[in-house]
Amino acid sequence: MSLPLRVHGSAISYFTGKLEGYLRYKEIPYERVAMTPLVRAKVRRRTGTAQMPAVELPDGRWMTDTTPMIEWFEAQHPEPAVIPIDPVQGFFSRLVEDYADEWLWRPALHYRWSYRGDALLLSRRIVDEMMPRVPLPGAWKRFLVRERQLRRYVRGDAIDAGTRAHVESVYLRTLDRLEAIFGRRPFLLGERPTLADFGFFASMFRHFSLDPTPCALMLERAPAVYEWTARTWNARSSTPCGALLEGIPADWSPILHDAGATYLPYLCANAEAWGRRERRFDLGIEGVVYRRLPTSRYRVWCLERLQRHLEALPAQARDEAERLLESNGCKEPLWRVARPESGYDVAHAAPFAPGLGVFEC
Ligand SMILES: N[C@@H](CCC(=O)N[C@@H](CS)C(=O)NCC(=O)O)C(=O)O
Repeated sequence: MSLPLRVHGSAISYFTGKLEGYLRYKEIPYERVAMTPLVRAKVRRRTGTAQMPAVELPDGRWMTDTTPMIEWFEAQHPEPAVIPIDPVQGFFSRLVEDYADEWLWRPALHYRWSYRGDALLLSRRIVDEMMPRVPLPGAWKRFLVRERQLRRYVRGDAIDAGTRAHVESVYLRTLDRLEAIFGRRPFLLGERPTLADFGFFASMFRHFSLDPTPCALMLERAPAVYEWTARTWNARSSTPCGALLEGIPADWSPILHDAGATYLPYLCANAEAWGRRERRFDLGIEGVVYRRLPTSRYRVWCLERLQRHLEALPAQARDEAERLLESNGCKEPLWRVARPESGYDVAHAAPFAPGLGVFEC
């Protein structure tokens, strides 16, 4: 029997949970290794960045970044495909995965670190899992964790009195969109999970269904979403399950409209700021001004990849995808900045490329 993969990460981490959900579904054995300071240093040496999850393969190679990792695993374990074979579904699954990965990050971090009860509980879990042997009193360690997360991911990501309600509305409306879908069928595209499910799973599983404040909201407002998080965690590709729907279901429209009104304009403004080599930029979204957003080179690459995937579609599928993008308010904001250049992974080596943390330049 081959050795299991080693997934370096944490039991409370957004992207570690996303990858674990995928590996469990594909029945790819793995063991999770807690990201203690020593492991973190090793991950940085091996992948070029200290982000989780970082995967060590039995042959000694290391991978980082869940999106290209899933693509790579799909090539090794093609059946059943989580990236739909239908090219239009494949493109929209990538778009929704990217939107869910990156745009739900801010509300997930906000709920965890802005609400005192959540922050006290989660800082304890982080310290117990990842810093048990750091020679400082526990209360200090927990305080330092809370301060770091607030500085980087709350205050540092433009969450303030002016944006807080909007940040929370991103979560609440996503619950409503997903509740409507999971009231009708078990997964986003039908009877089995696809890439889009694993995209939403990142935030919904390890943050929103686990942290007390967003979990209470989910239980009350979107019980079908709560049920879907457990269903996705428990899904196994060897268990017979049904087919995917055809095309892009109409109930994806509200999610696509959200992406077109918020995330895609953000990606373009971020790419413009990166082009001007500005480290921070201001942006109005749905009438709310986010001040001093950190420029993300990684997210310039996200935009680059979405455009590239669209351009690579066969002609007929591309026409269909463009038509759907247009009718869902995504076409113009996807192309507002045409062919941005992050300069990241020009050799197309990801997930084996040196990693790039979300706010690293
Ligand atoms: N694009 C990456 C993002 C990974 C990521 O940002 N992971 C977070 C934890 S969920 C992290 O390691 N952050 C670094 C830190 O806070 O120091 C992926 O998909 O794996």
